[in-house]
Amino acid sequence: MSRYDGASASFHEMWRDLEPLGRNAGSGGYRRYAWSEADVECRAWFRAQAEGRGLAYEVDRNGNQWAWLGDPEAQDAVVTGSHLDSVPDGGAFDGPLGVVSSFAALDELRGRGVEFGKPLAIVNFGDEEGARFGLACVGSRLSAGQLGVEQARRLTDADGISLPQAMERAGYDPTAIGPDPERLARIGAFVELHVEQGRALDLSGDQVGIASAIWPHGRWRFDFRGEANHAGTTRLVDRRDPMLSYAETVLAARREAHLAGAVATFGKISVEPNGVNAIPSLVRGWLDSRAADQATLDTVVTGIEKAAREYADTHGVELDIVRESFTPVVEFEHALRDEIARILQGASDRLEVPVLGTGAGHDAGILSGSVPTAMLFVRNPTGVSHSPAEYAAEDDCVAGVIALADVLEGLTRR
Ligand code: HGY
Ligand code: MN
Ligand code: MN
Repeated sequence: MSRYDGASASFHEMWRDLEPLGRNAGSGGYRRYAWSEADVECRAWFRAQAEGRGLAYEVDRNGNQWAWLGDPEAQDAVVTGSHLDSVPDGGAFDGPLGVVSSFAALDELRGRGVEFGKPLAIVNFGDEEGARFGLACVGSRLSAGQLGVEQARRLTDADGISLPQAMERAGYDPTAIGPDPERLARIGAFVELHVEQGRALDLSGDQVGIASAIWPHGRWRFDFRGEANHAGTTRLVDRRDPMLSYAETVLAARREAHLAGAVATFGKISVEPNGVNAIPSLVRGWLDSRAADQATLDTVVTGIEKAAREYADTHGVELDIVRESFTPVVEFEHALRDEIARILQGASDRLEVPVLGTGAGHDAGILSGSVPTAMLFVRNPTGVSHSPAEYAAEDDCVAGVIALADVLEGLTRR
């Protein structure tokens, strides 16, 4: 019997039950959009895991789910967890690996007979990916007071359904959404385990790493408005074609990012009227851009905007640019980061547990302005994420559970 067998069994049992929920048979990817039926199924799974372990289950004012061991009113709680929602056709691990590993780590600690000196909680933060309403980390931003209530209530999806309406249809009460300082004040440390969205651990040969920082990143919507017309009878010189300006802007984004050592992606587009034989009236494109520091990100986005406006002018196209989501750089608290490194180094034969930055946003990044937060990464052999091909090997997932259990045990003892 290896020391990992308990954690492995617990992990696999949960993974087996969660994996089919919200998975698209055609693509093999997940479509667990906030407050959708698939999200509601995942939320029911979370509640069953909590109550099946005798944890006190609750939903906070923003729809985030909590499973408590010990008195939620006591201070200095150690909290772990992540999110269950996905990007369109996302992978199985981004989010769920952190939630499943949290429950499995608790099972491991109970198996060790650990006495918890502090309250422990597992959380599922709602709408981390922003796939439906366009804004990342809605659940944690609302709780941290980083998203205004009126702005949140105005969020709508592609069908015009508002966030409150979606919450109500999913059986959640949206009337009290907003900052939750009392709840966050009870948290002494939040630790999020997440699949690495890169290959640093694969290249270093480590199963688990610690996060140092999250790059600043944001989302901007570019609305190119031209003149609808017939694709077959309108001379080229007579066109005000927004698709041309959009296409040139996509290439400019790649050029600006390359020059600055940053990243920029136009991954989502909507076209009106979207007919094969019609010159569009409107092309709406969403830019996601990220860089290691704010100055670089500003340079890249400013360069893209400048190019886009020049292209729009050239084609007689109007352009509006709206920043829809933004997260400043996050430096995880050094004291907590270093304490976790000590715990992991003490528990493993590795001389040094790798500490790595990431360009991916997380609820832990949002919460870092309110409570001491840290992240653990689990090796992703291909680095691929936000894709059905996202993967983490079985023994790496279990190593992540053991590492999280070691960290939680250490933090609840201090
Ligand atoms: O977009 C991100 O970085 C995260 O996956 N929400
Ligand atoms: Mn993601
Ligand atoms: Mn994630």
